[in-house]
Amino acid sequence: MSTTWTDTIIALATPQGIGAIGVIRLSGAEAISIVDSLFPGKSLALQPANTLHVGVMKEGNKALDEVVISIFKAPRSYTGENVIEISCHGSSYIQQQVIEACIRAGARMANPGEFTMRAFLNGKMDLVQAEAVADLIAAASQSAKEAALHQVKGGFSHVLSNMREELIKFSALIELELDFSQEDVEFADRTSLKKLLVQIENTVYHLLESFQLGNVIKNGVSVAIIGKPNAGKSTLLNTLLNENRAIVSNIAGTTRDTVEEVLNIEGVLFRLIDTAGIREGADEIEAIGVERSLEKMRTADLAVYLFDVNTASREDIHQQRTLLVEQTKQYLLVGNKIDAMHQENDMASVFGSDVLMISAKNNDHIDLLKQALIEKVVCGKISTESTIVTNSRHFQSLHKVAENLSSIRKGMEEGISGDLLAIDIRQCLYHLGEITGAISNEDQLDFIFSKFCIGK
Ligand SMILES: Nc1nc2c(ncn2[C@@H]2O[C@H](COP(=O)(O)OP(=O)(O)OP(=O)(O)O)[C@@H](O)[C@H]2O)c(=O)[nH]1
Ligand SMILES: [Mg+2]
Repeated sequence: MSTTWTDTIIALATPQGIGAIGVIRLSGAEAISIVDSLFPGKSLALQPANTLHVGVMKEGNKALDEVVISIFKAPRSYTGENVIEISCHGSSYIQQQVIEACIRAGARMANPGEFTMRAFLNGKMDLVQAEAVADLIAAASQSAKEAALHQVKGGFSHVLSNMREELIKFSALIELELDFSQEDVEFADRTSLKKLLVQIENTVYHLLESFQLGNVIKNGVSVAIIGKPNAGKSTLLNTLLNENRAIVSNIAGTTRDTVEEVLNIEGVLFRLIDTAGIREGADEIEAIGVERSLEKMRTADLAVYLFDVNTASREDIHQQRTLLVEQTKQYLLVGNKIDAMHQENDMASVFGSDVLMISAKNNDHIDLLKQALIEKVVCGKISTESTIVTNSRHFQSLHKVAENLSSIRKGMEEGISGDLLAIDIRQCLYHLGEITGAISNEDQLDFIFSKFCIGK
């Protein structure tokens, strides 16, 4: 990235637009002196760190605003540099005036993510933590916030650095063996080395496995509600959302196109998709809707197949189950309209014990359905303490780590020489280092931080 490291950057830290206050942030060696030159009330340079100062900012004789200034001094700040935060009144005009005055006094506009990039390059956080800052800003649900916060606080970094230490231990023993190779000694006790390796492989395996959940947490889960016309799909969507979002009628073929809405269940975002009822012999427009429904059924993370328990037969559902197994990533079979049942049949024995029975109209067992949705995707795996991989860059590097580990293990089983093992171990450490940023290049950093917002 094109920083010269002697310059001081500035950006608005709060959103563009009008608010009660706006916060403008500067970071760099000159941050304090630049603002000092616009703050005639007292000398900021003489003030201790972590203090607040109220006063009028002025450029020449022109008053800019009455502001509160916070002072943080290097290295004890977010970026590790001198940092000033100016809380001014939240008018876009005032914010712009203050920023422009600071630029004339020597600051320059920050690039996206440049504050956090400086924090990373100054060793205030590793790359995993820096990336989690962006996730935290974008978090739209409790689970996304928790996963990001765990990473910001260094939870994932800790797991990785432990792994790195173990591997270095491992590699040191192997390399020691190399130094004495003429004497044909094995310093490293190969059985305990293998044990160590299995342990590391296990950790990597669990991290890789957590990525599926990580995706769910970060991006939400798409749920297609599918079924025949009049099954009550739109009614179910409305009941789940607790609002009249989709049109409901007793005319088969009411829903023509897909309707999407977001629902938060226990901190996980679900993107519910109401679809057109699937039937043959539909007219031209309806047929397009049906094609779309089938597409959603195949691509959604989860398909909820809804049917009317009063009209469906055991055979229908049996057939449907086979189709769902083949064509969906995951599915739930849900029988609707239990309020209108004529006789007290044991529905489980008719349709199968995996079928959930509800009344969308009367809100019966909707809480059970919500529970089933969350169970399907999360399986009790969300906890604030566990590390969940949410970033595909991390996932890819971990994948390479796993490959290296398995070739180390194979190599040991085949009894290959220590110098060949050492190559694989170095590769493994390299890929681990890629995740935390211990090993990084400019292009990669540019790419990662360019996705941040300006001011972070
Ligand atoms: N008794 C009863 N009727 C229901 C229930 N759920 C839906 N209905 C009725 O079933 C009819 C069809 O409901 P919709 O929600 O429009 O059905 P849909 O599956 O979206 O139908 P299409 O959009 O045509 O595919 C309406 O008259 C609803 O009031 C239920 O739980 N019990
Ligand atoms: Mg409908």
